[in-house]
Amino acid sequence: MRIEDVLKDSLSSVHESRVKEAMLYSLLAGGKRIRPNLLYAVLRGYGRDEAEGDSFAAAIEMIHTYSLIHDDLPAMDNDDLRRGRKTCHKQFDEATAILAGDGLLTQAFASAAASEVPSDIKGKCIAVLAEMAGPDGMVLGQDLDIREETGVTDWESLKTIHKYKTGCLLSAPLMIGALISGHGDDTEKWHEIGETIGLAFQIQDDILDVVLTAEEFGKSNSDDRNSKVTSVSLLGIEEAEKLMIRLYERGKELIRSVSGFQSDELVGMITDIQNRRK
Ligand code: GRG
Repeated sequence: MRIEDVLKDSLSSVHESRVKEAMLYSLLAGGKRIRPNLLYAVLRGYGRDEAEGDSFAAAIEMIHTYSLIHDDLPAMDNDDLRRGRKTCHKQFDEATAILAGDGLLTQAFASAAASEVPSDIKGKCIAVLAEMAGPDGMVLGQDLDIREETGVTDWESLKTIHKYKTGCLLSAPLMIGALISGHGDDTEKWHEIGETIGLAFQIQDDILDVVLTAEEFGKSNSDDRNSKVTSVSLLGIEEAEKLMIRLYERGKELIRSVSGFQSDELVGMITDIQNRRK
């Protein structure tokens, strides 16, 4: 997979250290690479060369990996297993895991800054990345989640959490792909597509958390242990499943409606995500 080589290279200029070891431990642990592959698929759908997206693809996967490392910490979900191996703080220690997350977040913006796309477009892409990942995006979602995890009792509030926590980092590669392709006018539409797919993806994650063992899932199923209100606990598994399917179909319909975009590959990728078992 192209992104694996890009990620292996992405920290080559960073000095050897324990924190670099921990960053690589989590980054190269073999996640599904959904977000960078969404970026590549948008570029190809607009008829562009996927190599144009390498720096941002790496940046987004680094931000995603940092969020997983921090989410697994004792102060948050306190999980032992991630991507089929020990979580970063279990393999190293808590302080090193915090620094590994900090290092990945910072290095993500170094990677984005090194992109060779024209500088006006690069600036817009970096702004999208910061907004989607930061305190108006994923970080806000996590804040709402940890503060309200025992208090949320209705589906509308939970949807808001998922919109930020999961949707924003799925919207980012779609929006950045459109910007790099010279289709900046489409970014709002891609934002909505990311939110729709993100909600479907999160509901699916809640379902898999219930039906798979931690070993099959490759990560701890901690929702129950942490008494988390989820789409499954609020809607029941059958309704959750129906809603998930409706949202994935809506996402695909929106993708097909983007003008000047060859949608087959991306729609196929969404179907593969829909069929995932981990
Ligand atoms: C700590 C700021 C901060 C944010 C954490 C990522 C996250 C936000 C929380 C993790 C828990 C969770 C259920 C998040 C929703 C998004 C999600 C399902 C992430 C897992 O993404 P995958 O399945 O993971 O793409 P891999 O390992 O395959 O990359």
